[in-house]
Amino acid sequence: MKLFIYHTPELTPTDKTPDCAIVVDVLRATSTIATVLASGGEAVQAFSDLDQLIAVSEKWPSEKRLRAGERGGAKVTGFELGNSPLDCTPEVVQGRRLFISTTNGTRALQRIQHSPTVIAAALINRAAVVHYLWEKQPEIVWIVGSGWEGSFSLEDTVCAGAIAYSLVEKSQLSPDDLAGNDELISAIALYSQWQNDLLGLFHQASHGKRLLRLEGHEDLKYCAQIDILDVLPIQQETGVLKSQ
Ligand code: 3SL
Repeated sequence: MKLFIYHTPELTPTDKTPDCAIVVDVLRATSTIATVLASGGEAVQAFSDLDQLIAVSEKWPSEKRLRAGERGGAKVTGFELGNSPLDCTPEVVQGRRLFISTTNGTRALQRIQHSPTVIAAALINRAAVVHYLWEKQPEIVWIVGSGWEGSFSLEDTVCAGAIAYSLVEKSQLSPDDLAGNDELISAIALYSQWQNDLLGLFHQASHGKRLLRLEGHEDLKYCAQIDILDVLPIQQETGVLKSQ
């Protein structure tokens, strides 16, 4: 297995696909997706475009759907939910499909949606993702960070590093054996340094600071936890993730 990290959708190659693509948006889209599916949501359907989300979700029975929209960290007016994983309790999401569009995370998902396997990863479901990789042993794996509007993010990189770190531990390979690119080595170093203070790292991250200004402290605390949900969001049809 070779792991490649691409920090943003913009940096992700367009002329090939990996055997397995993993999208990461720790703050907060992939943390929300994992939480919805762990709370009994039927599926999560992701859109980069809000109008398209509205048009597709209109065809779904209203009692079986929820619309979640975020732009610039804030909830989109008229939608039931924003992008806080803490709102996605079993009482709210059980048996329903979440139609979601966010600033960067759903755009990153769209970027790799034609790969044969597409997974959503966050720190909270890291172990489930590692378990899948270890069991299936895909040859080429891409971990694609969502970043923020085209730029690098600390929180997505530390999550990519956490996945790689755990695989290194399991396989007893060196980081160099696993690394498809230099980004992988630096992500492992970032995780190694911050693994005992992920919340502290989020406080230094530009998007962490943005969410703190929007009263997102509880979201940061939740998303900084590791391996708390045994759920693997995996794409079943283009743009639709279900738990496996
Ligand atoms: O950019 C995104 O996709 C979001 O996850 C951003 S936010 O955390 O909801 O503000």
